Amino acid sequence: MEERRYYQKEIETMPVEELKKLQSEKLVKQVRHVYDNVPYYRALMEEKGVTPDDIRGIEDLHKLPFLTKADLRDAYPYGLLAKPLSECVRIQSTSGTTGRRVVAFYTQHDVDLWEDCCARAIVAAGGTNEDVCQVAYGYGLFTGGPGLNGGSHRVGCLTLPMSSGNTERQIQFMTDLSATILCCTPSYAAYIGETLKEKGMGPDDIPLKAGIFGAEPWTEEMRHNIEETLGIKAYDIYGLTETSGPGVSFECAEQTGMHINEDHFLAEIIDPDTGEVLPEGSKGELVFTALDKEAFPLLRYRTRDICVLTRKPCSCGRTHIKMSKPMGRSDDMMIIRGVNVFPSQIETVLLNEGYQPNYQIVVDRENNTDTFDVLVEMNPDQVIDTVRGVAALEKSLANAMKTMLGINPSVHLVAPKSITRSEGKAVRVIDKRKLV
Ligand code: DLL
Repeated sequence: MEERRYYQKEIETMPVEELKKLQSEKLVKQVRHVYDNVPYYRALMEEKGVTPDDIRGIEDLHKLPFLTKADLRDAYPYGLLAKPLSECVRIQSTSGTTGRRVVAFYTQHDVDLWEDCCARAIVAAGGTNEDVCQVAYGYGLFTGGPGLNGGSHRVGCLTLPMSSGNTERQIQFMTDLSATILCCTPSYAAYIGETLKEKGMGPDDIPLKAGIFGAEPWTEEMRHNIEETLGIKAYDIYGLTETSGPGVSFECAEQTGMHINEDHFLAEIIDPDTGEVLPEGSKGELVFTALDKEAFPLLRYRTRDICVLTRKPCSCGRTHIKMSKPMGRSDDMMIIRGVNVFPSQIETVLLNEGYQPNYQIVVDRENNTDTFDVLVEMNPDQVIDTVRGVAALEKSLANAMKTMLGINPSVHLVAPKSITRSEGKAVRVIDKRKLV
């Protein structure tokens, strides 16, 4: 078998000083391109009193104005386009559950660089042209399917463009065609694992060796759970529609954070309240500048994802900076009775206590006080035959959550399989307070 540890070795292992020089050169060009072609951003620069001449390298990045999701909404659909539509070959879009959809445009060059990023992720997960790569992210407007599909082609894997859903068929193709790499959301991977178990099948009955999972937050506990049920090594992959899609960063075998494809995306961490740039190692909001995208080149885009960057040397030999798993989005964080709560904290407790990550958080407000309910599925093999037995388990789970969160939820154990399974991104929170 051909041994390929990197997809683009020279770039992926480039000495940091050289990488920074490359970023500086690209940034100078990109700022000029955006200033000349995107009146919306030019106006923001003028408001801040910055011209392209002020940007001579990455050390000047902080002078540029931020872009936010609100800007994307204001400029919808063409206001941030930097190339004529005649040069664009594709759009992708977000699911648009909150506010207006984000529509991102791509030239052929943009598609190529995006697919290269995904190819790097697949190779880092051990993928070669000997592999069969089952892409079970949604296809269509969502970037997951098309991104990993393109990456898989580039690596030369036999690509199974399954899209999400139809779990029985997923398992049949996986076994009949000997899929070795599975790409989907972690919640869908967990669901596939659960379905396998129900069919009386285990990790030894499927040929998978690796999974490339992302598009939603997932905990280390969930990783272990999936690795065990599917008998694979589970790699994280991150990205967002605004910056192209999956592959902005990806995990290598060390599994201690995701290498950001820094030749294409320049990352900063800022204080989400003040906008101040924070030093490496600080926890804050991740901001990206696309260095060589042509059609939709966002500069200093605030992702709302909270994480930490580190440039500690990595055993895989890649020099690109690593980001931690996002610890939640600043807009995913719930404030319940004045306390910050992230769904990932609940997930950690559940997995530690031996439950599956099938849960839903329902927040409401009664008599000016927040109510906080967590529905948790019982395990299929859990036999509880008294009402008191159920109450005792609920209480013990609620106590474990209280220890983690500082506030007391009402836990409700519900029947196995009663919480709707997700084939894409899981819906973990129902916040009824917002509906009022
Ligand atoms: O979710 C792109 C993607 C597809 C990434 C497939 C990975 C795999 P959006 O729908 O625009 O794009 O959502 C982007 O999802 O800002 C994060 O909050 C979240 N997210 C993406 N990847 C991860 C991850 C795709 N690995 C938003 N861990 C981002 C945690 C993630 N959150």
